[in-house]
Amino acid sequence: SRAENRYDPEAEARTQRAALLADAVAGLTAERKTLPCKWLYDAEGARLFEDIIRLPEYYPTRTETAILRGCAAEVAALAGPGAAVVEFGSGSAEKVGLLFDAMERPAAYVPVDIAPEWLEEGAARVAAAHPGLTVLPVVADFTRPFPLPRLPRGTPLLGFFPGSTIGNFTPDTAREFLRMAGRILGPGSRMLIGADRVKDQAVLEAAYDDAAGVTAAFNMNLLARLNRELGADFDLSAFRHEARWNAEKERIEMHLVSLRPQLVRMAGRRLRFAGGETIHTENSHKYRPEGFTALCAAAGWQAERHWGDADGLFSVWLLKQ
Ligand code: AVJ
Repeated sequence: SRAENRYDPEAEARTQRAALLADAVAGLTAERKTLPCKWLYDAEGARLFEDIIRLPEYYPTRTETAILRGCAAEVAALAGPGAAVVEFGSGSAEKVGLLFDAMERPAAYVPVDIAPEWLEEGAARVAAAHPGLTVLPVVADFTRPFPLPRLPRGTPLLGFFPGSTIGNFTPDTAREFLRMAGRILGPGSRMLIGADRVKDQAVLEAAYDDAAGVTAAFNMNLLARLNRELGADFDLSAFRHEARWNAEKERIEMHLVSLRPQLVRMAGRRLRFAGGETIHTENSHKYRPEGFTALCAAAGWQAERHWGDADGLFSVWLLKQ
């Protein structure tokens, strides 16, 4: 019934807390301590991330936006008139408007996000900016298969996955995600993806450890969140943020470093930290064009076109299957 399908914020909060607890226990009792990066984005984390994208050192967002502005007309022409856009992890949907501004009679916008509040906000923003556009939001975890809403037969489909979010996957998981997206979108579809590039280590490390300390606060908020939501007793002054370039895996890693040996209580458990031991909180993989093309090919996608900036910082890829 309708009532059973209705979004219940309290039930959702309980489910989220249980999932956070399960991930925190598994991740913090492991040999190498980790926490999944998705937990960085509670209300406070989302607010800090909005500050990150405006930092002078954090080049990805402004670079990708400029590239999208420049390639939107070409993407729109290749996607064809009457195409629908499916955005994976749409969040606040800040960038997709650049595509709709350029597209001819788009059939629909299908934003997909696991967070219903963000999904509705983004859907409403796009609907308001593009009167007449059909907006069909889907609440789903975009890393797992989900059914697309009904669209007119023969509607060309364009997947959209900006922000270098693909960099948060390991290459193996990224390949699985691209395969799944290919199955959802179907034969003949296209996918537009933003991927950050390998570059000078100092530029990368500054982008993830800014002078104003916003990224440090974003990372440290994860410990504050465990205190708030799981009643843990992390002493925030006994940890520090670190952004490390892993040269072998060509990725930036965010860690929280324990400044001394310590014992932390969380959900009836005692977590032991050695001095210098870290919690690995995020991977942000950087791609060379040849590596990204190979990854896509292994997932059944051909790179049709790609666009970049003059400094070679970031790439936007149009894939076709
Ligand atoms: C937009 C989620 C891909 O990896 O660059 C920014 C997240 N982490 N600063 C990225 C992030 C630290 C960001 N993603």
